Amino acid sequence: MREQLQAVLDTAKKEILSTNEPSRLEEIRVQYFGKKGELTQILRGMGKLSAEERPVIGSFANEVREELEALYEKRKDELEEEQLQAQIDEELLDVTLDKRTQRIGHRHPLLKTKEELEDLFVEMGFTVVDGPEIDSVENNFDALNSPKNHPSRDLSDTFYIDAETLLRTQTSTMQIRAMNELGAPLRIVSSGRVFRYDDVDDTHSPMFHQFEGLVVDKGISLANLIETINIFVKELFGEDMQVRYRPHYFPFTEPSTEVDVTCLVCRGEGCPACNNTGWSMELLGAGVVHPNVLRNCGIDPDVYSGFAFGMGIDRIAMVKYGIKDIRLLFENDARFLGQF
Ligand code: 2NL
Repeated sequence: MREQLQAVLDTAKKEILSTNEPSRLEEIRVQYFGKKGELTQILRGMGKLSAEERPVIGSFANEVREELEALYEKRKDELEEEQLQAQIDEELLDVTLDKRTQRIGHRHPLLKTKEELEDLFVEMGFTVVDGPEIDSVENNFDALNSPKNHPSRDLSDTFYIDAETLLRTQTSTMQIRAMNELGAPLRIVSSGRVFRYDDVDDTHSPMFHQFEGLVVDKGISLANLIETINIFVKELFGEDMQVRYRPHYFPFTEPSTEVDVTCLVCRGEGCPACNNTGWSMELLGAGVVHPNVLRNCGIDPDVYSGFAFGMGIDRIAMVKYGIKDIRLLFENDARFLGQF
């Protein structure tokens, strides 16, 4: 029996030490220590030994069992440790590692809207012009027939750099420059940032974006304005759009009109967004260019006439994309911008 025990010790030892698989180690455990395991069988046979043999063989058997058990536990720990380490190595996330993935961004919803508007008017034969955000009081107010006492000229409404210079309050400054530099005939659009003293809320910001158009030629009338705007609104929002013209006042146009279009939320049915009117209000302002404005820019109003219009790009983008708060457009939160 002693030889038997020695043989079990030698083979089991070899097998335990040579296995690299936790599942194989478990098989070995069952093979030797299980209910029908080889070592268990031998220990059970101890009863048949004589009284002299039993303590000697018994203590050797215990040594064998203890040695094998210790070996088994040690190997088990080692294998678990190895497995854990392999898993850690595999799942390791090196945050300093530069994977050099190309993250392709996209244009801001305001820029997309601006470019879409530009494309529509370029198709209709307009030219895009650009100009400075800091401009003269002359280009921003005087040339546009704005009365000297007009409230929009107040320090409380306009950001002045000095008495003659300001942050433009409208993109019309660019139309004035274009008329002065290029003369008539003219078919242009211009857009960009404008600035007005305003408290911030969900629909107001001291900086917003305007898009303006101007046509000057012989025989231009309100009819040309209405047809151009009608085509533009249908191109932008869909053929089923209705357009409504309400009389209004601007110093730089006469007659002047505000333009409403079919509510985009309910498509004219009436809903909370349009106060049940079916109309989205004041999407555009427009009119026939005031003769004084043409004269101020060296264009003879007896020969030429024109129409002009202006709209807020921010407002259009908000209606188009269903954005409820103008501030979201300027906070540059990637979680918001990522949606467009
Ligand atoms: C609005 C209204 C408008 C114009 C802008 C214009 C420019 C020149 C001459 C005459 Cl150079 N008019 N621009 C005309 C009517 C309305 O804008 O609600 N903008 C957001």
